[in-house]
Amino acid sequence: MTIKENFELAKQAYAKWGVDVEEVVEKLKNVPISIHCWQGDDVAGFEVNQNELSGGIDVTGNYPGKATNAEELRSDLEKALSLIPGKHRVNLHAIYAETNGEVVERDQLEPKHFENWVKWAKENGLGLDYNPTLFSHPKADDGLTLSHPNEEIREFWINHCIGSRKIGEYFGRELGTPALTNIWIPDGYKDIPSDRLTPRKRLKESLDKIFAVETDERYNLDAVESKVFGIGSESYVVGSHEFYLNYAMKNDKLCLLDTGHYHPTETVSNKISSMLLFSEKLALHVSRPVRWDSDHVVILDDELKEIALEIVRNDALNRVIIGLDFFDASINRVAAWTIGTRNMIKALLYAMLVPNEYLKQLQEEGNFTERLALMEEFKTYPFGAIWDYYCEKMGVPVRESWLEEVKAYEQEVLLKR
Ligand code: RNT
Ligand code: ZN
Repeated sequence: MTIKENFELAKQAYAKWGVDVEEVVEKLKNVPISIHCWQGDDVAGFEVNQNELSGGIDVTGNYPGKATNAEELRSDLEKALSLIPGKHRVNLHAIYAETNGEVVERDQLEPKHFENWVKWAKENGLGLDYNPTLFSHPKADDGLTLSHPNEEIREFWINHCIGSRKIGEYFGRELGTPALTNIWIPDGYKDIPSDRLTPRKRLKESLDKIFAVETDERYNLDAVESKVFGIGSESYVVGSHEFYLNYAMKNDKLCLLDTGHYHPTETVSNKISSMLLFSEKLALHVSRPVRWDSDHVVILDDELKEIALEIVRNDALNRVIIGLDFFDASINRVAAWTIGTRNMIKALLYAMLVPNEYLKQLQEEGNFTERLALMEEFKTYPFGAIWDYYCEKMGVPVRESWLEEVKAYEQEVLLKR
């Protein structure tokens, strides 16, 4: 049977439940995923004076072929993008600036240092998102940045964040789609603090200064990302969930939820509906924590499906900005992007194929038997046939055939680095 024939049969199975598969496929095409560039070089960046990765995050593995400059990184991203159905976005960090061999301090970075990225994004029909980098830097060596007791250090990072928002605004203006500029800081303490309030007060003041500078919201959206612990900040993180949730609500900023930044039994899928009730938009870093905030490649697991279901069944595809965040240096990095991003899209497709309205109705009626029965049965509906058809239609490799292309690219490009 051909992919099309399989698809036609599957389509009938879904049609029985009122799911219009053709409509779903059309809708899925327009859902962008923000692909994080930092999987391609193990979060190293290309600064002239490169610093070791810090901030309590870690990348393990020494798989050959990582990108060593922006051109290589773009080429690797292009390869991955050619294997992923749909039109997407690329998420950059300040450490990916191109400064022509010149040392440019982070608080001095300007749009011009990202001209090549913008040109490339235009050529490839991509949107761009952005992050100031408040780690891997001498001024972040003691694990504090925007909440640092030293005013000079705080000022440096405040200016870096202000400049970053202008770079985000530049991306948005150039590319005709707003950039999400997301602030994540590593600030925290290894051991039990004697004062939890003062650093949080300073972080609040720093953020107020950063956001006092206006950017055009048609081009730049601001987000803040919380965390529960890091390596070296096990006992206390200044920018906790409650901190940023309150900050974002009061100041009309986006909360960014990273799926690896909560307690192990706490799920982001269960937070989305509550967030959507109180804010217009929210952002995600979809990651995969294995026992801790390990940033493994995203797989099609239950939580990923549940996140997708929450976005889809609450009609929030335009309100939840979906970004990815993982870094695995133990496998081919182009494959890591491809696997993780394809899985995110698969999860969305899966969620869109569920008769969500009918299932909601069952719950309202108190018919929990049928709710459970159908939710379980839908897990084995012929979703794969629709996915295969979608890949074929979008001109990307069907099933595992993309792997051959990654292997060839590894031989021809990655292993020659
Ligand atoms: C760290 C945060 C943050 C980073 C990136 C590199 O725990 O998740 O988003 O992963 O900024
Ligand atoms: Zn993150």
